[in-house]
Amino acid sequence: MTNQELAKIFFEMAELLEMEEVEFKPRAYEKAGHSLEVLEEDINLFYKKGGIKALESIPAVGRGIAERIEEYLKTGKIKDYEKLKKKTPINIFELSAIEGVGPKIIKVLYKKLGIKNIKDLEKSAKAGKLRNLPRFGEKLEQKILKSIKFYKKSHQRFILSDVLPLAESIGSRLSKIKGVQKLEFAGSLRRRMETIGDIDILIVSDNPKTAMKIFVEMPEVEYIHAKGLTKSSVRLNTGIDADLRIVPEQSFGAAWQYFTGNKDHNIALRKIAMRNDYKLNEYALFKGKKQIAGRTEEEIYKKLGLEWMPPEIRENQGEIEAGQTKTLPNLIKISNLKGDLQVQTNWTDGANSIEEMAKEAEKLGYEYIVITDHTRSLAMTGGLDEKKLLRQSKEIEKINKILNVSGSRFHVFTGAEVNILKDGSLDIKDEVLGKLDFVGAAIHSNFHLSKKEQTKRLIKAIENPNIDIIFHPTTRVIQKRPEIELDMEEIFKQAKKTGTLLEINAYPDRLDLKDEYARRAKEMGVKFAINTDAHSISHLHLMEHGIFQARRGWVEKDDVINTYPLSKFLEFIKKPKNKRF
Ligand code: DGT
Ligand code: CA
Ligand code: CA
Ligand code: ZN
Repeated sequence: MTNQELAKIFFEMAELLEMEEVEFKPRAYEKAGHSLEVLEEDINLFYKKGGIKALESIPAVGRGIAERIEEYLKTGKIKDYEKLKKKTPINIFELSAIEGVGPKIIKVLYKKLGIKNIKDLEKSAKAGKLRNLPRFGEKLEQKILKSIKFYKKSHQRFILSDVLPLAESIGSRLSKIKGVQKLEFAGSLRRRMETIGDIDILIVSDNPKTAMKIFVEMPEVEYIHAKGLTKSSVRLNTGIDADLRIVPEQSFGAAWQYFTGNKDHNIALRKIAMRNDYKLNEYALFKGKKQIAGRTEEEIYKKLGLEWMPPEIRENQGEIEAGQTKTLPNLIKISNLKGDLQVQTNWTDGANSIEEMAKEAEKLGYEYIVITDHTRSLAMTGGLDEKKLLRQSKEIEKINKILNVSGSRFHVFTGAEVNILKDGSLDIKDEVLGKLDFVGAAIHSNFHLSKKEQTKRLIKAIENPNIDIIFHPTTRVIQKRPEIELDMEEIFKQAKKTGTLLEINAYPDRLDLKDEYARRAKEMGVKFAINTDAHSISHLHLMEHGIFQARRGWVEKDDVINTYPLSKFLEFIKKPKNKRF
């Protein structure tokens, strides 16, 4: 947990320093934060084993940051951080979660109006106090109010990737309690929804008292809503609630099915049961008073005339019918993936080199990656221009040669994440794009165009024969930025017509295309790639979140071209776009 604490401090320092308009340092702290966030080993052990030298071996951790980590491990504090906090005692994470509010604005808000958090901000905005601030105006004030509304509406839920590790840590502790025979998650967590309302845990235990006691006394528990022998409910210190239910062994399947949901899926199943003269509830499937199924989910589905189905698609969106007719999709699995087609490096805003990204990808079992650094009009990332892109291609060629000589069959492809300008044109000349192996285009600005303009803009990029894929097509950031307005049917139609892939971006707060769009696009014959959008080696590990979302969208292995082995992927990109699918 120290890793996460430190990461959070570094992110906060980055934001605070950014406010002070300090150069370079914010990025350094941010990169170190990202790196710590996903470090597998406990930083305490790291330090114990190798001291400050070992700390410096962590990606993006240099001497200065290593010393601060050491200070924290020894004293529990970082003096520089305390100083920064004292100077600006604001809730910077909360404020910067509001779209349109960045470090510079936060600084003005605090200095001029003493605004420390969203509550303060909302009060001042409603009172019309923001419009008179330098460079603000009524329009920005309205925009901020709108963003606050959006933030509030979406913030009673928690992003899956924040919940999953916490839940798994709690789960693994609880399953070690004496008497606990079985432990599983249910609810939205098991269905791998992108956001989670609360954590639902089911256990079978012959010592319920002890299990409940330990559950409500966990160090993460901030408040106990209820404590009983079969159900307890607590609030954890991250703000999320967790429910623990203890169920009898012979009811486990029924309970797991019921509490996995979703509600509409359950209701549909219950109707089928009734039509067959059965009764279905969280205890079992009954014929009269007799339990005829309930120990496992499989036997319940089977008795109702359905195939068992993966939790990700249990939304009453056609899966019940598919289960009855044995036409359920064979959902994609993470082990199907052979490559990652969106990877940034330290040529732009990534933390690691091309070689480091390649090595990590190879370790993950991939056969190839595409290097897709940002392009020049995305200035804040240090985006590449034509000349640098060609230089990078040369470098990649060298890396491939070295890999080849060393006996590796891993391949690094050249590419880019080309920025789509307001009118749909690209910021890199076609002549250069044509020389790259695999090119993605993406929107990173002008989010507020009309649906008509925005659709036209994206289609223009889709029609470019050099654009192989559209990255994060709707540009949404979960709980932060709504998707841009697009005529999705038209986008899918054009993607299919031109042979342009659409991305399912695996980065946990993007997941773009989202489930329902992926499903519709698939129906319309579009193919996908699932990519991490990695900006550091650790991000390469986030792929499972893209897989979850794809599975929720009924996506199968053959719909996703980075399931292709290297040779088949090569064949694919060699074909002219409109002959690909
Ligand atoms: P969440 O927590 O908002 O992210 O979503 P869930 O799906 O985890 O919902 P939750 O925690 O309220 O309940 C867990 C499951 O229990 C839910 O997916 C289905 C089942 N369930 C809850 N309430 C009802 C209900 O009134 N009727 C039926 N049939 N099932 C229910
Ligand atoms: Ca839940
Ligand atoms: Ca619940
Ligand atoms: Zn991007």
